[in-house]
Amino acid sequence: MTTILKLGGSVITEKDRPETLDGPALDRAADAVAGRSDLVVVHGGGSFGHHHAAEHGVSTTEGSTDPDAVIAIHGAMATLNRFVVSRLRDRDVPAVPVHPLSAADRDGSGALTLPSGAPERLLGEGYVPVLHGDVVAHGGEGVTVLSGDEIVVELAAALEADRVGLCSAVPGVLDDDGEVIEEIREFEAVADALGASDATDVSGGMAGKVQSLLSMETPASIFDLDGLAAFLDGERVGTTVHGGT
Ligand code: IP8
Repeated sequence: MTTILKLGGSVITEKDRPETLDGPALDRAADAVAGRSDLVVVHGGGSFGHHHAAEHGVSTTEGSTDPDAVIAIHGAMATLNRFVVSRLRDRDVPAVPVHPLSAADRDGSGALTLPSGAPERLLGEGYVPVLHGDVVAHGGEGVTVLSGDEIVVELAAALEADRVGLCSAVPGVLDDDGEVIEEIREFEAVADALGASDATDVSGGMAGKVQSLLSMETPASIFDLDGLAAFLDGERVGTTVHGGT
């Protein structure tokens, strides 16, 4: 029963202060993960990756050819990854780092290749691979950002994951009244609540997240730290996005 868990960067870092960990939040997440197996962890950038990416004008589509941009963005993400791995190791989780920059790439059209051999083999050997949003080589652009959400979508298919969970700063996708929407099966049904009138014209944020989750075969749950342990226990929490569309 393979589970892929994304820890949102806004959960485990203080988003408004450059390179600042939210230590208590990361501890809570690590406590919830302790004792689990058959798990892949992916974490986002928060105030580590996004701060440097903005400084260098790098996004998932806008690249940079400056080697110092690669070193700054990847370096900050590697630092955050060390924090995540070490808090998991403190709880005896067999966590090991996996860095996408060394393996993934986008071609000139932006199509992503993320080899899954290492995480899959590590998982099979009993480890908990911990991947992170990163920069990756991008044909004609230098490097661009690879988001943690993209990693989740790729790995869920490659590893035929049974469950996918996104631990975010909000308890789920919220409707106009601020209530958690329990299930999403099509984007149009929630486009208004997500503030996106045109399904083809959304990027990033919750709208982009929901759209990419709808492309997956594996159902995905969006919840906050309060729901993490229950999700890992197999319970239904937050919003479940049923993909396959
Ligand atoms: O927070 C982005 O990952 P995300 C990582 O999952 C970088 O979007 C390098 C900004």
